[in-house]
Amino acid sequence: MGQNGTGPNGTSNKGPRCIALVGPFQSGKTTLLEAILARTEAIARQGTVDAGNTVGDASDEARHHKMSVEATFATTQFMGESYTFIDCPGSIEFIHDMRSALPAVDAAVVVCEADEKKVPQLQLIMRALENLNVPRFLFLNKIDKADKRVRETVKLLQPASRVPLLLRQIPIWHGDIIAGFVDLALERAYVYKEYAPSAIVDLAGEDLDREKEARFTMLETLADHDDELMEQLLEDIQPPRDKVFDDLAKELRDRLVCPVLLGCALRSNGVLRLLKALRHETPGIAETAQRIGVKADGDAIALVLKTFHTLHGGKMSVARLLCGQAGDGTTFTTPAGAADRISGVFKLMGAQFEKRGQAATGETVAFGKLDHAKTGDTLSSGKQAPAALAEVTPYPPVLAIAVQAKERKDDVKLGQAFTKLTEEDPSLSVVHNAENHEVVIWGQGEMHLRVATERLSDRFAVPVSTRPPTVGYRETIRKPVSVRGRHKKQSGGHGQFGDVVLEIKPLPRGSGFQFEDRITGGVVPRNYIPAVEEGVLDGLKQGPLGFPVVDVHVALVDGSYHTVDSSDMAFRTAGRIAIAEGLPQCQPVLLEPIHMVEIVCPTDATAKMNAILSGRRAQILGFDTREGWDGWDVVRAQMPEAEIGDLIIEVRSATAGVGSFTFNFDHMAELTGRTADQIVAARRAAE
Ligand SMILES: Nc1nc2c(ncn2[C@@H]2O[C@H](COP(=O)(O)OP(=O)(O)OP(=O)(O)O)[C@@H](O)[C@H]2O)c(=O)[nH]1
Ligand SMILES: [Mg+2]
Repeated sequence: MGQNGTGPNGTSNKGPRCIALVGPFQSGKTTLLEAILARTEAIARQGTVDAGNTVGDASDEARHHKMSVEATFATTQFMGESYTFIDCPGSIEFIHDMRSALPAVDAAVVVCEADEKKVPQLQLIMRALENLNVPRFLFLNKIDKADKRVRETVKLLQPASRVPLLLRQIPIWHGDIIAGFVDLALERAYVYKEYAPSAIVDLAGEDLDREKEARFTMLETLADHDDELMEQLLEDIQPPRDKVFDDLAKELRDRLVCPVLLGCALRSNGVLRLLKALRHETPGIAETAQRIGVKADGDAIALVLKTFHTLHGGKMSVARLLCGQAGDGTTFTTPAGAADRISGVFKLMGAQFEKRGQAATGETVAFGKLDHAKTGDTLSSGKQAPAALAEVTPYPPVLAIAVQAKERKDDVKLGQAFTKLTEEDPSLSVVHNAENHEVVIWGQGEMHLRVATERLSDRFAVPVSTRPPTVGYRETIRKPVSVRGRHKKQSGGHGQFGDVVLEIKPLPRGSGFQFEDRITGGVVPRNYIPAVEEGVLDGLKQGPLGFPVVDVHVALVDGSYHTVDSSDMAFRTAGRIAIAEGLPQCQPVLLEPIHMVEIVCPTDATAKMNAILSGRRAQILGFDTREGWDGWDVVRAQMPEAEIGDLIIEVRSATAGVGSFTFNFDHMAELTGRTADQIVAARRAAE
């Protein structure tokens, strides 16, 4: 093997590569994929996001919103080698797809703009890559719009990365636009050509001086991890070009630096250099398999990165084959022990799935009809259930919406659509509320839920209506009462008779319901007492304010019966009547759920969070620096459930999209006054 692992025939012996395109919202990832596919002739013409004809944003939802809403995959060939690129969505609401894809990639290209507001988003993404030890380049995109010096931009973005951002290209300015770049490793200057490879030009004068200086800075950073290079620099010896490339590759692979390349995806500038850097410097499948901890024992091992339900091909599991081979008929076992036979192997190009032959080590393909495989699953062709290599737990959801099929006849179809929806996107969850039969979709934000309901209506053909989910209000009482409930009916033949006296009294918060039998002398016969309790429970299902009643103690203290007319039914009715008559006399009061909320946000937004919380009836408990997160805070508060409903929308808008929160039920609290009156009135109106 020659320089940088290059083998004979110019191939790199690293096998098929898998590269994630990640980065802050709207930084140009989908456009970059398009430029790469055009440059490598996988597509005839470079489409644009604005025209809605890109490979990456192929779904109706992505095109409609002009943003990526799921990971998409495209396999192409560059200099005789196979590359699968994963175009990840930038919005934090869809970040789960990125997180699921990252464990199996050889490297990531972090596409970023020179925008200070994007630093916290960049930090989130860098952190995900750092935690998984994924080697990463930074592609400084939209260089056509640059209005500051690239070195300043790198300084601006540096706090987002734990390792040095290593500038390895510098721009050539013509007036106040960037006309080309100098590659500091190659020591070559290029001028950009629109939709064509850049042309090599001579470097002279001021540009040459700047190049020398910038190259020295780059080498100095590399020398931090290479003593020999450090000596050469100190002694003013020019290191050989091969050594510089080897260092660049090594320090990228060891995640010691994050090299920075420049470009303009829209005009396909800087794309070829990026591809060459990927080719020479990223690790191959052998190293990646080692990073993930694959133990090769002859079986094929694959990691599922994404699940699609296609209209014609059914379920598709996009997976990277980490070792071995797999094709039609290979049986894969999941960590849960389920086994499915592959039915079809497909090459991916956005929404297109093209049937192909068996997959080799390192390839990223879609496997058809693996009914039990889930995104994140490790699959093995062996009989034994494999150990899970990389499980990605979705972030806890932050926003919910109640959905209902517009037509009753679609109820079953809706259930099936939910299964597909959550298989495709495990960061969505569906919860059935047994109490009020509401079906609630939980997700990561407003757009996330909007796209989910669009998918239900459009892709799965189940039109749904939506509304905010019901808040779990309860009511209780503040005063005890003793009350008689009497049910008597004499309508010819067999009559009905039940008569009870109940003592109803409040219990401390969180006690629930208690029933006590204090009958003496058999005034209510033993066998009717369970029926009385059932009647009481019937009555507590909906109190005078319209909500389930909790924290009450009910004692059956007296009553009477009739030898012929008494029955379970009659005593149950008597119990219910007693409750219905008694509760209004007990000073009923509304209870609302209060949750413990923890908001995480960049420090400069902490004051805004306090204001948002105060405006939402929250009790702020304090704030702290977020452990392990420079420049972030955690704000803790207790907050009514009703106010958490759309909290995320305000939090996101105050934090350039990166703030988030978790919440846990804490207790029920009494609610009185105007807010309570409004809730009760709304409940009555809804009856
Ligand atoms: N001027 C300029 N605009 C660009 C460039 N690259 C992308 N854009 C524009 O930036 C916008 C976002 O581009 P996308 O490719 O959708 O960005 P993205 O990162 O895929 O966006 P998300 O997936 O939604 O995070 C579009 O309007 C693009 O036309 C570039 O190099 N220069
Ligand atoms: Mg995109």
